[in-house]
Amino acid sequence: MNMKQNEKVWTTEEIIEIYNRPLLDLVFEAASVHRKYHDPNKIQVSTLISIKTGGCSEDCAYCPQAARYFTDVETNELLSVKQVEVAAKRAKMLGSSRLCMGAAWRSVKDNADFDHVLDLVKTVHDQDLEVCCTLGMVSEQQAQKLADAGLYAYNHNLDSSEEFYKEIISTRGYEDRLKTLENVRKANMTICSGGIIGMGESVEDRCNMLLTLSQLNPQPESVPINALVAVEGTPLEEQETVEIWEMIRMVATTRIVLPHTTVRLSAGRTNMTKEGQVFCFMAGASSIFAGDKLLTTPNPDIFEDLALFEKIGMNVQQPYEKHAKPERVEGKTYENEETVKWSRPAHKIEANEKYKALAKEKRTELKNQD
Ligand code: SAM
Ligand code: DTB
Ligand code: SF4
Repeated sequence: MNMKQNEKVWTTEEIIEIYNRPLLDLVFEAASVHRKYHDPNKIQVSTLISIKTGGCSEDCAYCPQAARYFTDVETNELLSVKQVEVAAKRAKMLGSSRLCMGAAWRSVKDNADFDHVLDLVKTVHDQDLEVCCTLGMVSEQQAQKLADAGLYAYNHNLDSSEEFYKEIISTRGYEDRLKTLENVRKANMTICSGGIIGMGESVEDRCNMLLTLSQLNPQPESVPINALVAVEGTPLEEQETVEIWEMIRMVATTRIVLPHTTVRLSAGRTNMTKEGQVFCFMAGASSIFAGDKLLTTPNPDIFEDLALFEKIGMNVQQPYEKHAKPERVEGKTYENEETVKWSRPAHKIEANEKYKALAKEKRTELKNQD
């Protein structure tokens, strides 16, 4: 792992001060930091695919894949090896250095589905692409198995500050997220961890999330910054679209606080103009999620993304430019691991309960119509 040890110990106050600077001062500083540690004309592209969609047991207030809300997401079974191989080949041909596979799971279970995911990881690894997974919480041994299959990165977002987390999710605690990141690190994989803005959190919450990320040692190799995609039927459906200025501030502040990390401009790009996105690149974002869809919501067309990069003279990053290709470990035997008990916090979130009840009503209505 080449990531530098943390160089500066930040405080929330310092991060808030940075976030609130006059915008052009903030962007100038962020761009200067970016140029010191990164090639400003290079962009990393991760193609995102949903390998298991919908039907999730969690109550994340932002998520259309939570089974308890009434959204128009259809629940699908795991994608096959062939489907993923085709997706990987296409992604590579279209300039992606990484394929990120997402599953709507609370946590990984030691079952046939997990064995299948390990095969998917091997398949993508064989295509010489960086492989990333986001599968929910993982134990130390599960992380090791993923690493042995050739996984390059694990995406597991903190989403917001510890304080605000309790207002959006009641089915797991912040400490579970941190524990998973620790397990991933122990298995020597790179970490992709960031969050969402626009859920009703304060600037202090955003900055506290960055503080926590900056305190991970080593810091995450990539930090996705998502703008909430407010999906009908979720408790956050009424949230207003994040203004581009807020996105630029969040990207720039992330750039300054985590100077070595790759900042990924993630969900919400369909609500941004091209100029807005380029402003984010100027402020230190140097990566995007590509794909016809994110997991379930729309994303800009890949050919439009590529045309934009060409127009502004940005080149795509090749796989393994930043870290070596992980070696696959074959034929290893693993000891029986005790089942990990992830937390089940006792608190309830009024809005989430209300939307769960609304979904029940809608389902009953539909059943009665049949
Ligand atoms: N189930 C796994 C988990 O929660 O870790 C992996 C998939 S989950 C959909 C991955 C991330 O997508 C979440 O942590 C969240 O940051 C982001 N996300 C989900 N729904 C979103 C939305 N509506 N808008 C923006 N980001 C979203
Ligand atoms: C991340 O931070 N953003 C991506 C990826 N990691 C897995 C997911 C965004 C999901 C947006 C909502 C959806 O499409 O369902
Ligand atoms: Fe499930 Fe992940 Fe969506 Fe939460 S964010 S409901 S854990 S898929």
